[in-house]
Amino acid sequence: MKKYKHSEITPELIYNKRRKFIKSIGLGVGSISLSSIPFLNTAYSQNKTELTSYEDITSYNNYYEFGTGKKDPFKNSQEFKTKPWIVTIEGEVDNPITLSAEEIISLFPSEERVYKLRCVEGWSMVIPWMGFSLSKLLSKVSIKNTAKFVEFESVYDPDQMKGQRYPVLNWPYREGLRIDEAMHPITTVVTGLYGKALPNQNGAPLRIFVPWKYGFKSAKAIVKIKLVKKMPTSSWMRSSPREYGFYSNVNPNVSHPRWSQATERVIGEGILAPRIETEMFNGYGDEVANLYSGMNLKINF
Ligand SMILES: Nc1nc2c(c(=O)[nH]1)N[C@H]1C(S)=C(S)[C@@H](COP(=O)(O)O)O[C@H]1N2
Ligand SMILES: [Mo]
Repeated sequence: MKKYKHSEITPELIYNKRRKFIKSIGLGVGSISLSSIPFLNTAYSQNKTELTSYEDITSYNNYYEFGTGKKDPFKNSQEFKTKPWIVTIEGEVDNPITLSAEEIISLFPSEERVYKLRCVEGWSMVIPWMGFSLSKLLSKVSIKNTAKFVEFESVYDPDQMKGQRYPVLNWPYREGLRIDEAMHPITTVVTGLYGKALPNQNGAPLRIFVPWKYGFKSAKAIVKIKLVKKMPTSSWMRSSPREYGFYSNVNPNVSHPRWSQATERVIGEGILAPRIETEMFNGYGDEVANLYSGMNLKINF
């Protein structure tokens, strides 16, 4: 059973009540229809079956634009303006497009997708994301067959993001996927969590989430999606190529140069709770292992 830290009604409590209610009447309501959640069953892995609390998901973050401490994104992002917000999809496409975040959110209905986020630092959370497949958005631009990779760019706005006034990373934050990884149905454009709009510290108004890769592959506050011919260099590869490769699949058999990746700490269970074993592809191997058949994942780390 879930323990609630607050007596007040948290989004998590409302959410769980609503889920139970929806289940009990056997109906889907609005955007969190249980019967239309294709990915719910693949979401939970091994001994972890509980959702991480809303409080933990929104107060323990990595978002270097707002500072490098875990509490910094929550503290420093509350005034961040996510309106107006424009996203361009360009590069090796026949039909480049520019859409506002509102247009994207209304054009592509969000559904609940419960996926575990596993950070390269060795902790994880199970998050009830709201979102839709990135492939749906990419289907609007007519991708040329010269496009082999997708590059994601986060917003650059040092006036609002004080972390960007320091060269902790190569700004703007950039990430990339191979085109087949980007087109995989579980690669998600995230629009919310716990049935609500996405909090600023989690990457509002739109972020990417790639369930089988380390958390850093999932760029927040994206403004550009570029189809490209060559493998892009992500901000993390640029800052430390020995530590961060392009693929960055969750892989307990490949250690980070400075620490093991064999286990992870489940956020919310307390520091005394035993760590759990990290699974290959973060537990989503049934869905994605075929993308890497024949590849040496120690070399392509
Ligand atoms: N733009 C941007 N995106 C980012 C990051 C960042 O610093 N800037 N951090 C990454 C890392 S390391 C992780 S683990 C996840 C954390 O997502 P969360 O705070 O929503 O749990 O966001 C990723 N996306
Ligand atoms: Mo991370």
